[in-house]
Amino acid sequence: MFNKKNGDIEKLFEIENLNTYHLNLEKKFGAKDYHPLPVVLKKGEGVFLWDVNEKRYYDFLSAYSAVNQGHCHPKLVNLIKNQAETLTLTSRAFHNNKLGEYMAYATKLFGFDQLLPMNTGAEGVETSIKLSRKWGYLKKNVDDNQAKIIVCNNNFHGRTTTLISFSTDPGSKDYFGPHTPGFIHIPHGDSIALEDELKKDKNVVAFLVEPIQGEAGVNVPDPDYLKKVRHLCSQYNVLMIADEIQTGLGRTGSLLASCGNCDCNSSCEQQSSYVRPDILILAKALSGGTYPISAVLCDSDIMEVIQPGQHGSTFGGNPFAASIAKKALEIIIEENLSQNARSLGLIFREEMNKYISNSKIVSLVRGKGLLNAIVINDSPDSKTAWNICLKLRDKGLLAKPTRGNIIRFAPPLIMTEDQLYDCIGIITSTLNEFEPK
Ligand code: IF1
Repeated sequence: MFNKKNGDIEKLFEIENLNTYHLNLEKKFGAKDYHPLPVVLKKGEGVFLWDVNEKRYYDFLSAYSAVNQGHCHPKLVNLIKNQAETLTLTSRAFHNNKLGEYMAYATKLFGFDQLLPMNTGAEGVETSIKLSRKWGYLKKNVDDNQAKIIVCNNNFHGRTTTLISFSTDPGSKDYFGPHTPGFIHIPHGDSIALEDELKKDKNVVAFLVEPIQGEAGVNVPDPDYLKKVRHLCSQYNVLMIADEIQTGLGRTGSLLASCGNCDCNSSCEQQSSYVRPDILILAKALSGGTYPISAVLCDSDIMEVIQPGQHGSTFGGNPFAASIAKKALEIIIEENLSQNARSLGLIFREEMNKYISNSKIVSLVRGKGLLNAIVINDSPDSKTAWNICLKLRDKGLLAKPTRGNIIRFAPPLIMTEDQLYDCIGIITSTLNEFEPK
């Protein structure tokens, strides 16, 4: 419709600067499914992003924890260049020479027998639902078409029709019905409520849980919560499904959040904090933010319920994705990103707590590793958190509010201590401008 060469678009929007040019294009031609912070990015390197006017920012969102390894990690970029020139997609109609090695590496690292490759996080969660329902019918003898899955209030597992069916957020679910049945809700962090539901219904096949709820505002449960969950799931013969799409891969200071404080692997069962889910879902940082890659891991007694023709995806497990995922995992291990997230997280919360002790505008900081949030002392429908994020942007740091008055802080895990202190300076000086005089 518009010919850029003739200057039509430029005329249409009377560009003041490049930023407004791109903002206006999206506004006119894009669905209104998002409300982004007004900044237009064109380049990333490590912990930094640059906008179209060459202004540099610290990234404090990491694309919702997908860029744990930092933007455009050179090892990933090199591999992608090579693999793009060699082979990208075969479909699963044929084998490829990258998938098996990735599966072997990932299953050993996380201590499961087998891996099923998908693309988005939501597809990973969908896969875990299909696996556990079918496991219930074939192995637990639940009544025909009566399988139930217990989920938590305020969950976020993705945006497909089934996943929003058990969302408790009206915006995510209303008017998208009819909703998929078969889900039971309990509060997150409440193992007594879990046991009550397990006692009531013999058709429960699984409990699906985020070790720390991300979208709900970084809700960290009691340290022994997952242990109790594990115990109850075993006792009632129900599969424990851990959605570690956001919390996994170093983000919370360990390779998996459900594994407590160690960089767990199959040999880690000795560790007192180790909680091993029956089904583990990974995505986001599984590609270091370069490509949509998800994976579902479990042991063969569960995985075997899916046979050829019963599940899959055109792109899942392609050689491009498989080689990227293996490298993305290797980077997390080689560069000790879990340990770095753990120690920087302690500094971040300690410094924020110092600030909060004299603050009226921030009521608390919470989180684990480098998945943190501050709660702004204002109503959820106020503009304060949004305005703070705009000011942070002006000062060169990008973060985004969630649930109105909560700001999530989740930088790439490759950040250095000096950079973190620099960022804490930006954050506290910005907050200071919002303190009541
Ligand atoms: C959006 C939040 C983060 C997830 C967990 C599954 C998925 C996600 C625990 C689905 C995705 C995203 C998607 C993004 C916003 C975002 C988010 F604010 F909604 F909660 F990260 F904090 N399980 N989370 O966090 O993965 O299909 O997107 O690959 O939808 O706007 P996906």
